[in-house]
Amino acid sequence: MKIEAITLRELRIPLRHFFETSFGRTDARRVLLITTHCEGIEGWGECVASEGPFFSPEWIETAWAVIRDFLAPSLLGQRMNSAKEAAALMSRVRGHNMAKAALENALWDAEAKAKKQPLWKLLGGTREEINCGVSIGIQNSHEQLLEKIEGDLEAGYQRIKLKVKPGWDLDVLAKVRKKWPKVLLSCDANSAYEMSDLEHLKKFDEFGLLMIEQPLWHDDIFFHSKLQRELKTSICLDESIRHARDAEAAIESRACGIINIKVGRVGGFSEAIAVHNICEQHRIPVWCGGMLETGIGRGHNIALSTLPNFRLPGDVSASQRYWEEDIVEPEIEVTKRGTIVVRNDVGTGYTPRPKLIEKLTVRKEMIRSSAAKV
Ligand code: OSB
Ligand code: MG
Repeated sequence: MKIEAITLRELRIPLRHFFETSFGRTDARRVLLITTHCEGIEGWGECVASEGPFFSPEWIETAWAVIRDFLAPSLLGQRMNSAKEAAALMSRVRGHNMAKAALENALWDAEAKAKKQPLWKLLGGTREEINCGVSIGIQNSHEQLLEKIEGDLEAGYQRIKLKVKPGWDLDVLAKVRKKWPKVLLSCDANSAYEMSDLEHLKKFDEFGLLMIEQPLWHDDIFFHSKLQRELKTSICLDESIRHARDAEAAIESRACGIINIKVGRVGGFSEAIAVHNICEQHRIPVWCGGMLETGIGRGHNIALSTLPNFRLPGDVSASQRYWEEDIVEPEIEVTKRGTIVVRNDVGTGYTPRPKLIEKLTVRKEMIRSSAAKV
């Protein structure tokens, strides 16, 4: 596989309903898509960096710049047998995991197409159907939240995750638990609390939660391990786990009982598989997180979720929960059992819709390998 050119594009797509976390509200996405052009085969990747540096230090502008100026030049003109080789070629750049992942994952997509295989099989997946949950943002009122939960449970979703922050936590969880005593329920604080909130955080134990996701600082492991000793509820780490070494440190220091794997956050499929394997060795269950992806990133999340240690329902849900119209065909659909049946077509099985993508594109740049590098 020779990498001849790389296209970056930015799409602007309104969300059907705003998505609010402890760090802010999103009404419309700025989506960065990558296409790798390798000897007549196009690979597609989605960069999950957000509209601002609030989930992590990366955002769409840093991702665009680092891909254009450093990462794409390190790949262009290279020949590789497998997309696994991409991470080493980009390793001189520190951090910028979401930018790296978009490129590496596009190359995995291309490799699957070149080998005429489904991507999930190339990744080593074993599941033919994946279990789905939903992540429900902070709403304008409790009533609005209860309505959303009702709709998602009716649709069949197996687990409800609520975004929480100080002022939108204990009351909300109490109401939801009262109405649905048995539903698999968890919450995600996106780093909204500190160790001084210990007594408050202990009260979360009353609600029989499957987990509390990322209660403390985005870059912390040590204090999560202190907190975990004080809580009955399992901590799940999201933001803090940037690579397999972080997962090892978190497991060894007992900072969490569960890990959320986001392929963008850890820098691509190779590292995501490494995190998965370390967790599996230590019997720590994992699940696949989401970053409000279009069908391109969603297709990659589905493929990753077929690995055996993805034992808990993930945040991989139907296209229709976020988009009026997704940019892939078919759209991602969820069964009444709250599952996604994995497609056996070549690649992800979800094909980009070129006309719609073109219509939504607000910026585009193609970088070719220079003659000198070839
Ligand atoms: O922490 O999991 C998170 C969305 C944006 C940023 C951070 C997170 C989320 C979600 C969305 O929870 C999950 C989804 O894509 O459905
Ligand atoms: Mg999270």
